[in-house]
Parts: sequence; structure tokens; C-alpha cells
Amino acid sequence: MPMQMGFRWYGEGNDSIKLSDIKQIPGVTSIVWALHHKQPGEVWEKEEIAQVQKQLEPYGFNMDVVESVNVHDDIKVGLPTRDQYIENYIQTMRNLKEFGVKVICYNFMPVFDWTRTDLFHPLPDGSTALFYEKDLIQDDPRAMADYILKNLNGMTFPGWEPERMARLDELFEMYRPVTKEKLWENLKYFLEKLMPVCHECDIKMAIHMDDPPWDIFGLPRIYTCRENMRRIVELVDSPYNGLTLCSGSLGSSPCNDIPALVREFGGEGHIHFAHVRNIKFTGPGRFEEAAHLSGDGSLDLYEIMKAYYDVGFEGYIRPDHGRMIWDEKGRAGYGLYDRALGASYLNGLWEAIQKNNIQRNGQNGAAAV
Ligand code: DNO
Repeated sequence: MPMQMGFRWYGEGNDSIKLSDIKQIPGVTSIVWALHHKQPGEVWEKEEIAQVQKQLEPYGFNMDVVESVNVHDDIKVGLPTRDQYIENYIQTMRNLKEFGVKVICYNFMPVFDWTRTDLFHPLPDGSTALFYEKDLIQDDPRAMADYILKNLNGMTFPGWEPERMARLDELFEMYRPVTKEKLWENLKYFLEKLMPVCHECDIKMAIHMDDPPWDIFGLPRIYTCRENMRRIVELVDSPYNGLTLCSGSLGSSPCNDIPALVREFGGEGHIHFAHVRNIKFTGPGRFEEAAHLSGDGSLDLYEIMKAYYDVGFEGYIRPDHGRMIWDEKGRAGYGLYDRALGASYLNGLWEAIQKNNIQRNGQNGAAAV
């Protein structure tokens, strides 16, 4: 199977972007989806999944990748109630299997999912982008949550569910005894329960890294660098236990060499899902999300795509956050236009890399690694 280009869509009635618009982006075959009205821990029922299938079918999109089936806090914290939530997760997987789902992206970040200090940071070209400045969020998670919720304009944002944010103090209290080691243990427990079901259902788990890749508000974060990636894939030895590699999240820590990580972990078949985007460092712990183009940011997207090509990557790729351009209004990071440019750019890089290899190495384009 060749690499497949996906596009994240937040669902009918929950995304201003229409499937018919996504259909017009060249080369997109896969919709990266989720049931965004479900709370972490709830079972996704077959009828609900069938509705999404019905929406995608006329456009010929596959629904192979779910981002995300979110993990309930009790599992991350390791409470006795976790077993019931794991059972629910497993039931969701069995239901997803009936619809041909191949990859589940999830994260193990305590309390929050990804975090930014500005969702609409103005760039010199007149667009806006997601932005992060470490010093702005030192010790006030409540202010951060209020800011994010206020700027979502009623749109769902996984990890920032208003119901959970209302319980912020309680959540922080729950995580108080959870050290990094404890979080590792809890991840292992979760994955060990899931792996037999992954085999049975042929569904790969792809953990998303912590974004940004460092501790925030004193909460432990465990997927931030190469060493952690190694530990994750060794935690439970199975081809179904793998990674989402997000170049922008991991790349916002300059010590992470993304093409090298793609070669290492992709070469071993551990990357099940790739998020490819650029970021621009503006100082220690500061970055803005640039356009995908290498020249606009700090990451070399050509080298990243070449690494995927060279390791024979056959998984799913999606462009990641885009800027807000051309007066588009919508979900920060998830507008149509800049992500469409991103998808086209990534497809263009891939075609050039592939043709170059075919010219040099013959018809199968086998890479000169
Ligand atoms: C941000 C996303 C993350 C990701 C989750 C996976 O844009 O990449 O929110 O979906 O961390 O569970």
C-alpha cells in the first residue's frame, strides 16, 4: 500500500468545512475523523459510526484513521475505575473494526491535550497562526483554559471539553500523585490490555506526542523526545503498538531531529500515522506555526518527506495545522485553505522524491538509503 494522504475533519454540523470542499483537494483519499460529541470513556456505538460512513461514502473517502479515541483520565491516573473505561475502549475498537478502521490515534497527556498561548497570532503576511510562548503560561492553568474556551467560538476542541475544563481543580488534584514513572506504568497497563484486541481487530494504536514537548503546569509529560519514543515502542512489544509522529509538536523542541527520528522509528515500522507541518522557532520555548513550506519555518519538510519515502512508509500522512488565510473564519489551526496548500505541497514533495528515485534506481523507485 502506498502512503495515503488524509485530511482531518471534525464532522457534519461541527466543522465549517464541507466534504465536497475536501474532495477538491488533489490527492486526499482519507478522512481523519472522530465522534467529537463523545466524552472520553464513552462507547462509540455502531449506529453513530455508521452515520459517518454514510456521509463519507458518496465522496469515496475511506475512514481508516480515527483521531482520536480519547483516553479517560481514570486510565491515565490509574484509578480502580480504569478497567471499566478500558472495557469501553475495547468495545469501541470492536465497533470501529466493523467499519474497516485501521489506525487509532490517541494521547496520554494529563489534563490538557495540545496547548497554545495564542490561537490567532498575526504574522507579517497578514495571516494568523497558532503561537506558543512558554513564559505566558507559567502557573495559571485556569487562565489558559478560559482563554482557549473563549476563543473556540463554540466549536469542539478535543482535550478542551468545557465539561472537563469546569472540573479543572479536581483534575489537577487527581493527577497530583501521578509521577512520570506512574504515568508510564499506566500507559503500559492500558496498552497491555489493548494489544490482544488490536490483533483481533487488526487496528494499530498510534500515540500522539505531548504538544509542546515539555512539562506544563507541573503535569508529567512522557512523549517528548527520542528516548521516550524508544521507551514507548518497547513498553509492549507488538506491531500494533506504534506512534503518531507529529513533526511540528516534536519539532518545537530543537533537540529533536525529525528526519532522523522518521528514519529510525519509521524504518522499524513503528510510525503508523504522520502529522507533517512546519514551525518557526522565535526563541527558547517560543514558536509560531509557519506555513508548511520549508523556507517559511525552521523544519526542512523536504528532508522529512524524503525520510518517509526512503523508509518505505506505507501509512497515513496528513497535513497538520494551517494558518488562517484569505479571510477564512473557523477552527484555529484547522481551516481549509492553508491545510489544502499543505497537502498539495506534501504531495508535490513526494512526487518529486519518488520520480527522482525512479530515475536513479529503476522502476520500483527503491530508495538509496
Ligand atoms: C492537535 C492534534 C492533537 C491530537 C491529539 C491526539 O492539533 O494533533 O490534538 O489530535 O493529541 O489524541
